[in-house]
Amino acid sequence: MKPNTGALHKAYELAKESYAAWGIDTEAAMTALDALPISLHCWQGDDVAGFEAPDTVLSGGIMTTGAYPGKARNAEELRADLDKALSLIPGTHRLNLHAIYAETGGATVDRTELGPEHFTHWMQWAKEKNIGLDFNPTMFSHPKSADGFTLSHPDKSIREYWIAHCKACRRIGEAFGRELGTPCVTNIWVIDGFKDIPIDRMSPRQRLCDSLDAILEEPISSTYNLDAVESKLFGIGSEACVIGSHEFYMGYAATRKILLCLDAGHFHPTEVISNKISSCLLFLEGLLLHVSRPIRWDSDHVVILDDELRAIAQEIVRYNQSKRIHIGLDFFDASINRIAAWVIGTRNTQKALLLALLENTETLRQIEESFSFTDRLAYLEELKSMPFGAVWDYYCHSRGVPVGTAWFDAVKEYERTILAARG
Ligand code: RNT
Ligand code: ZN
Repeated sequence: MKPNTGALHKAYELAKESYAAWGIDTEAAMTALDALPISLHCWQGDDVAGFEAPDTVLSGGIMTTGAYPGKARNAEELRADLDKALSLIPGTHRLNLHAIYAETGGATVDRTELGPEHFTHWMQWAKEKNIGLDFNPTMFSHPKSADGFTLSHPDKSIREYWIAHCKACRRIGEAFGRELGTPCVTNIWVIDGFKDIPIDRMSPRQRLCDSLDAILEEPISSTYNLDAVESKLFGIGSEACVIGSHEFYMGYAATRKILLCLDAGHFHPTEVISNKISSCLLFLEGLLLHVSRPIRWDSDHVVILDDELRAIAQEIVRYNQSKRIHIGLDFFDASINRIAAWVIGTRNTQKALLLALLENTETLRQIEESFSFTDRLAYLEELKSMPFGAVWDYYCHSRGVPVGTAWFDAVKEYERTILAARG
């Protein structure tokens, strides 16, 4: 559907007036949104397979379900798919890579031997697009993680293997930061945990702590690389005890002055990360968010514009702490068009941020501090029916990307002409 640009401008002018009557500046909100990059996760494009070996089976307590045709089979295809997705998303963003997306020119390169030279195409691509790169060691889908333990494994040689991999990854992150002029967030997530109730939770946690210390020993300037650690409650096969739990990493990140990664799917089902952000910011250097949507478990559904997504965005915007909160996405649905998945999830995250920016936070804060809770409820509910859609449409239009469902026409066309040929 082609937008009627005359109607779009008119609707925007009216919306601008409506918001102005509330003391809300729509132009300022859109400019603020421009400055909030979202790190798109490369792994939605190929169901977390990577390019290390053609027949990689995803393991480590995470999984994708579905067999939608047309997934990217190599880095060129993945970049082409990302180009398509990014052309349908307003603003300038980032890309989050995993070590298994290295390009080794067909050679087998051990994960401990990976270096920036295996990511030159990615760096070139990012440079051309003027976007930053983020990074992750890959400590799953590998024979040395087959026991379900990596950095906390009782076998020292296994721990050393993964320590070496993580050290290599931090150097790759540093190279990304140097090359692209924006620090790379290198996020460590390990699969380690027990399927059934363990005797000893302390020893593996002590080993994980020591391994992490060994990894972080090498000083790397925060101008180039920022370290993050990601906690989790349970995984498939680690239901009883995850070594890298929330308490573990909260303490670790606070004492080592690194970032903590909060993944929306990594807590008890009624727990929300939006309620953790403010507390974490009081004690940590900063946060990495893995914006995701769990349904009944850590299912990594594409994020929709639901209350929790809106609450996460409000937490980022209301305290003006976006410099300390790195927004990343982490979902993988193999049952739908993967490019559409990126576009829907990213645009929804931006919509949530824009909604949060279109709020008269200062007034609401004063109302709250005077304990006028009836007023607070009344205002918040009225805000919900403000003409947000007109501002969002105008934002997309003015930033040169399709308005409304027009982006989906482009995805369908790409599916017909490019994805269908992949077999
Ligand atoms: C797994 C974690 C982790 C992964 C990626 C692929 O539960 O959320 O962030 O999704 O590393
Ligand atoms: Zn995650």
